[in-house]
Amino acid sequence: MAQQQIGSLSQAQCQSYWDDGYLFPLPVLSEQSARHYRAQLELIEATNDAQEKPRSVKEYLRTHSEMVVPMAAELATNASVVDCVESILGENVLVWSAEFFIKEPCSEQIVTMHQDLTYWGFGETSNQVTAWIALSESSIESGCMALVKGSHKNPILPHDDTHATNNMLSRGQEVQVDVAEEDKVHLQLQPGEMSLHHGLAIHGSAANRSIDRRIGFAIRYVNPEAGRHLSKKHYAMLARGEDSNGLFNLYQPPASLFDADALTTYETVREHLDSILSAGMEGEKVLFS
Ligand SMILES: O=C(O)CCC(=O)C(=O)O
Repeated sequence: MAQQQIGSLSQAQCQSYWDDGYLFPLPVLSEQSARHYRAQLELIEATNDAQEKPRSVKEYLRTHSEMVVPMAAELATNASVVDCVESILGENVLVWSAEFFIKEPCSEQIVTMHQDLTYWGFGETSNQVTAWIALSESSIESGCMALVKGSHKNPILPHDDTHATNNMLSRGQEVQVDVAEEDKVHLQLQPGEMSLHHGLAIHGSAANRSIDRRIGFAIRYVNPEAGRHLSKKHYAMLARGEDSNGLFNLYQPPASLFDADALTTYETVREHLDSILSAGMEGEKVLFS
């Protein structure tokens, strides 16, 4: 029987995702729209630290931005993006977190090679996918993501926590595998293009050697089945369909930028997330150092 096609990806594209552990480039925003989102983001960065808030704008943007920044929630629920994700996850789609990965021009910030699912608490499930949208050019020069084709077929591999200050990951984690340069596929993207990657795929990114900022928006999507792997209920925002198993605590997108209710909910969700991300960590539990 022919497989039923849902979402906007062709069967060949879906097959490619399941074979390789990634898919790119997917044009989801016009160049103009990508410019518009970048301008909104940079206005928030430039003006909002003056307002009294429990955390810095940088921290809100790096983790669960969709909870407090309306344009992040809008982008995470963008129909063209979710149409692609639906082809991978099915008709019920939840946002588990949405994060900006911003590398300043000519900076040393890197992402060591890792598997996303290592510390997320979901185990080795395929009921998740990350959509990474470029809001500026993501090239080899600017430090685009690089991924090992087919590596999503591995289990979760041992990682070292480096906590290096130029490492953008929560624990500075690095997979204990030597990845040869020739085994890396560079996911180069133009503004408005998107890649998808599986949470077991080994990936990372090098420093930005370009004169522009490298701005990526990574949205972690899960489907209701992912909830079955959890030892405790996680938080999520509905992007499409329903939380059919009732296994997530659902939150709403923010009513306005950094509104008071959203900031309160943010603290509850961050406490929960930080406890998941720091599980098994030795010593003082400092994340995103
Ligand atoms: O933005 C980057 O360079 C890396 C992002 C990443 O590791 C991810 O989205 O899982």
